[in-house]
Amino acid sequence: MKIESVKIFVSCPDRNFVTIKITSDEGVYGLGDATLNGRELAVATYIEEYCIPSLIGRDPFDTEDIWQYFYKGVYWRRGAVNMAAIGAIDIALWDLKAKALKVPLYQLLGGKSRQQVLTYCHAQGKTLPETMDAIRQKAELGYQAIRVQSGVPGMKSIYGIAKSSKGYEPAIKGNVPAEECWDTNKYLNFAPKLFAAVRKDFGEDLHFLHDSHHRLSPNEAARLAKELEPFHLFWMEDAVRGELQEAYRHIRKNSTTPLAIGEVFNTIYDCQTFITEQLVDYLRMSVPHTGGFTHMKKIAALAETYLVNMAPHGPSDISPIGIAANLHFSISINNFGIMEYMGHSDLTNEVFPHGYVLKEGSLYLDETPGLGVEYNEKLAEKYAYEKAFLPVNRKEDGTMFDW
Ligand code: EZ4
Ligand code: CO
Repeated sequence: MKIESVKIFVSCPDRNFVTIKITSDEGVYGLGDATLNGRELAVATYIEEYCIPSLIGRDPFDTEDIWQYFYKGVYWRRGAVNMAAIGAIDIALWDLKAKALKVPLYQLLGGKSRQQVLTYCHAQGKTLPETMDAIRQKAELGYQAIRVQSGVPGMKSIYGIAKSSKGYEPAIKGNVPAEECWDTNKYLNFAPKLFAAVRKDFGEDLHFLHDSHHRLSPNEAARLAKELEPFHLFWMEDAVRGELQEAYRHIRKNSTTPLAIGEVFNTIYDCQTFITEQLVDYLRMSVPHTGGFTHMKKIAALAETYLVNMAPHGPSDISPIGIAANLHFSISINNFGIMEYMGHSDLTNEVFPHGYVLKEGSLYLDETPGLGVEYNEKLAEKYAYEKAFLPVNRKEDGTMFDW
């Protein structure tokens, strides 16, 4: 079999998505998710200009060699745009191979290690009572694990909280990024009160998670992790930005609150110290942003050796194709923890019809060969790309800060 054509689609069915379609000379095709929130056209152009010509004529089953070709062969390594491009190509090739062999994709990854994939959803509110209501609603839907983000008294806007009633969506349409304003002290004083209230109302049974979104110093993170200990979080996410992996030693030494990191990582070299020093409990890399199945399988194997679990990132800016990739990965590995699932709008789901279904907070795959997701090209054509960005963040005195 040979790769005959590769196409890139950029569309905006409520939010932007980049989709790759690789078709073989036998008419079998595979789909991949190349969406990188706020940098969509960079990945699309990278694939179009620099990858497609080298893919034409290749055997689509040679996933390992094609991965090495685009990683080692390119000289300029790592990086979000590069690895999202490689990830999309890799996912599409595995989808194609599984379809050609007429098996669900997870069968190529070792089969099923469990029957369903446990997910967590988001509950958020501008105030504490609104947040408590949101948690109640999610618990009633049967979710067993809920990420809790709340507005902080004295802060105008904050990561994770919807500005309108339409639900939280991190990307904001416009020509330049919106700006948010941050005060660490207000956040640190409020977060323990939030989780004290949550445990008091909801008891011990539900799993609660929280995302600090890369805004704390190692010592601030240690303080918060310690103060949250009595409330037994499932995890505290992205306490400190992850470029300096050694920074987590201090948090680890000072608290037993489980730690998670990795949604912005894209290679094994972003997490090898986290893994080998057991500095975190969960790695949040996603299949589409981390070079696809070929690379994620290797990361999961290293993490398994050091008793670290995988917990893929699953926000709305990963398309249903990327979500399905995360699901096939999660169901097949032994060291799976939990997967984030924000869900998608009805329109997005219509553009990407899929077989996975959510029941009582877990996602179930069907037996469709490949990933089990389609791309409705005709419908997608009606929704042209609209530039949108993640916000940037400044401290109250104007200093540029981490978002
Ligand atoms: O900020 O997906 O845990 N989930 C998150 C997400 C990310 C966005 C970035 O595109 O932190 O909301
Ligand atoms: Co996060």
